Amino acid sequence: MFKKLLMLAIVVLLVVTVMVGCGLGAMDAEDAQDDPKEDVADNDNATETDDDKKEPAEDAIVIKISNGINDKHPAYIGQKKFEEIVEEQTDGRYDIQVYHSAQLGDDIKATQDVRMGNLEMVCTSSSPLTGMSKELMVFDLPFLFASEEIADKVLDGPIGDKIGKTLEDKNLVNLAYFENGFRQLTNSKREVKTPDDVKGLKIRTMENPIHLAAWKAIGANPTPMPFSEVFTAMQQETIDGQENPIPTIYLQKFYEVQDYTSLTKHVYTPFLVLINKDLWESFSEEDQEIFINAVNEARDLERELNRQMNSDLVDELRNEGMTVTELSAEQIKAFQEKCAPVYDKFADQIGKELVDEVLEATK
Ligand code: TK8
Repeated sequence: MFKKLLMLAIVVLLVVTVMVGCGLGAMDAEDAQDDPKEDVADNDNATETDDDKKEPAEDAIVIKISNGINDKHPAYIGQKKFEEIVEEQTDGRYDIQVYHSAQLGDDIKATQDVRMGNLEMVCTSSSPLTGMSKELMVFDLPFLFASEEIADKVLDGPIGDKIGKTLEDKNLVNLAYFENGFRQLTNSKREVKTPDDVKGLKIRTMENPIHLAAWKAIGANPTPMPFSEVFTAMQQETIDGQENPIPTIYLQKFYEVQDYTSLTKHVYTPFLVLINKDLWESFSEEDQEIFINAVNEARDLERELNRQMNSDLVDELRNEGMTVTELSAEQIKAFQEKCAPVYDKFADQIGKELVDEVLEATK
């Protein structure tokens, strides 16, 4: 009996190994063929050669999407899903091209390009765009959302809609909210459990006034910086730490230059999926509907993958040698109390009514 079981276990193991091997191999091959860097070199002539994919027509409308994180991140995978659906459902009348790793610029630059019509779309964190819409700042209030489910409810409901629309007079239409997610603190100096431990640490923040104020209030020495510069700044030790969701910390290999992660969960950042408004309005209603359905399907996949990675990758960070510290509810509360004054400080700027409305919706 035991022998039989052992044999069965070995067979199952072999089959799984082969399946995983094939799967990864196929993915690598696809990545190599589809390397957006080559697209950049080729200029507008993307060389996509996947056989099973709908080929965009010669005269297809090219839609480039920029995002700042690498091609392992759920945001990129979600955008590739979007590409697949749109190209398939429009019979290749659109040629969607996804560019990762800030090849087309960091969030602010890429979004400015979309506004001006030099780029079609961007998937960007909301936080660096508060110069274009002060209402977006509401999402930067620390400890605003207690869970992903609450974030979904607010973002996908009338409030998220209303906030997205504030970008329309900047020539931008928000098609959906993807998830960047709950942010966690990393640094190279020491294990952080209390605001005291943060004292004097040079922490990179996004280019956002609330994040700056919150980290100052906690006791850090915050410095804003575009995302693509963060790894080098940590490597050269011009900063001690940064804060981002677990998938980013892992996929960007921040563990190579940071020793400590604290699960502070101090703020939730959404991604906006923005398209140039003039371009959007030039689409037929049918095409707009295809885009919206595609982006919603992509969003659901993106969030699902992101949440999976959020829980799976904590152990992977530990495997890479990082000390990952879970904070007790009380310890979290100490951080929350330190930065609570930013609510009052920024309420007028954001719009008091909106802040109250969002707070009400998070209950
Ligand atoms: C990537 C950024 C990133 C954000 C940051 O372009 O800047 O730290 O969390 O995801 O949007």
